[in-house]
Amino acid sequence: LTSCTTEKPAAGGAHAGAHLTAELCAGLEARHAAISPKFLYDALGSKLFEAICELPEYYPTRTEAGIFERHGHEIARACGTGATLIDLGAGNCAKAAALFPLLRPAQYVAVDISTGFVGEALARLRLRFPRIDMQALGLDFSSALELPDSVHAERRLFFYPGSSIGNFTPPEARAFLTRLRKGCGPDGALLIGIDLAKDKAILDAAYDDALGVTAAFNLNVLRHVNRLLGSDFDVRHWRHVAFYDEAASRVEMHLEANSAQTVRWPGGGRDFAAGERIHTENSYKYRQADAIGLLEQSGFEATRVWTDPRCPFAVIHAQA
Ligand code: AVI
Repeated sequence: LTSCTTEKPAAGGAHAGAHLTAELCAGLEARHAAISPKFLYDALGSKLFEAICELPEYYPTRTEAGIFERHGHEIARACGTGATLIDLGAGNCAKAAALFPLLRPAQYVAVDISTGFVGEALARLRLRFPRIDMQALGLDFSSALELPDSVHAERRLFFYPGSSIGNFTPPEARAFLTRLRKGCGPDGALLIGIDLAKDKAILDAAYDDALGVTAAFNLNVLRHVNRLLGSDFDVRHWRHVAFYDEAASRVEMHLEANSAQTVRWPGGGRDFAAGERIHTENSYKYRQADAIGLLEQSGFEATRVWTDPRCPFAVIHAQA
């Protein structure tokens, strides 16, 4: 039960592109099974992530928002007004929208893999800010960044908050940031939020909250995979596992099989032993100097850094 074709799921299943199907199969068939974290964000996954951001244990959203609140004017001075604001992984667009009054962008481009979710958010935002030219782009920008001609080429300000950069390995992050820097053009910049290393107890709780919202977010990936691949994962047979690995400086998220089971999909399948895991996410935590180093190695000049002394997190404005 290991071979895999790019055959479409049987009638009734949603249809993933052949490359996504192939990527999912390759991950599920690998010796250490893995599902890319980008598959966490179907419509329900995006809503569950919104709920995570409200949890008392999940500090990054609150901490970053606090930095924007306390240093907003300085951040806006560094960024300048009238930019083409390109929001990567925009989700509900709330973080960028909170900055509109300060940044006053000429154009706002909300990019997200979850097309429907970002489209709805933008429709609401257009009513609040009718003078800003806005567009939503449904794009998996993790592998390539091809923006249409409708996105202004001048004064591009990429906005990548929430420490989503942490979901790449450091070499992937460097490759991604290098693509971004090239996409900036000569007068562009990046405004990025990066979570910094901190106490293991804080990190363990942030990724395994008492209400089980993060567990639901993680488990939901199996339902999304079932729709994309036509597989028959039974969510009830899996459990959420998350922990901070201090040596690797990353939180790891996994799904662990509660019992031995076989999972099938068109053209393939796999036997899982009890206790076997599927790796679903890494969330790297950087030291501040390493975060700046990462940007510099990608060709950016890290011009300004704002932090929160109570909870290590950095907002960085980097010039292309
Ligand atoms: C989107 N990303 C930055 C989140 C993180 O913290 O790595 C995703 C997440 N996973 C579990 N909780 C939140």
